[in-house]
Amino acid sequence: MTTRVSSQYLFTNSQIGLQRIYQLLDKEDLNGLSATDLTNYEDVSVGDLSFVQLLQKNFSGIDTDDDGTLSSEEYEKMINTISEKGMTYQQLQALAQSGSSSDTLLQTVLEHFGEVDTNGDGMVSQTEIDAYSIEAEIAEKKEEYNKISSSNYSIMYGEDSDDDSDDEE
Ligand SMILES: [Ca+2]
Ligand SMILES: [Ca+2]
Repeated sequence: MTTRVSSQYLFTNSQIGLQRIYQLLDKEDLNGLSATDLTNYEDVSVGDLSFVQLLQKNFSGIDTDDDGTLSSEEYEKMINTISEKGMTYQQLQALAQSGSSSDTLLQTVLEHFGEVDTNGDGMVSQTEIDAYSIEAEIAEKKEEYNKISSSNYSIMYGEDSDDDSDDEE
């Protein structure tokens, strides 16, 4: 359940953070973000630096018309894609690398990216992460249950033999 909350946090936080970065850095010419704008991040708070890193590392992918600037349309499209389809391995990696805290959810998703991305479109969505963590939780519970039931069996067996020896004495 905690995973569901944090996956929602990851996506909502990323979308809001990216919007904040755009407003903050688009000041040179107000025509969109250039690669140079992305290096002037003195005003960006430490917690938001991971989003700058995401933009820097995925610049060419977001700049779909290849003019060296992320226009507001291109930017909006990226944010929509994140909410609809999710994030790529490279985007998540950028968030994880400069994240202020060691986010275990991010690490887990990166380690099992191929398994989490069940529709194989190269992006993991919030739904895919939640489905994956529910399955992992079920598998864990099953394993736990098997352990408990097998140890219960040996306890009962042990008690039985104790009772037998008590009777004999
Ligand atoms: Ca562009
Ligand atoms: Ca997917």
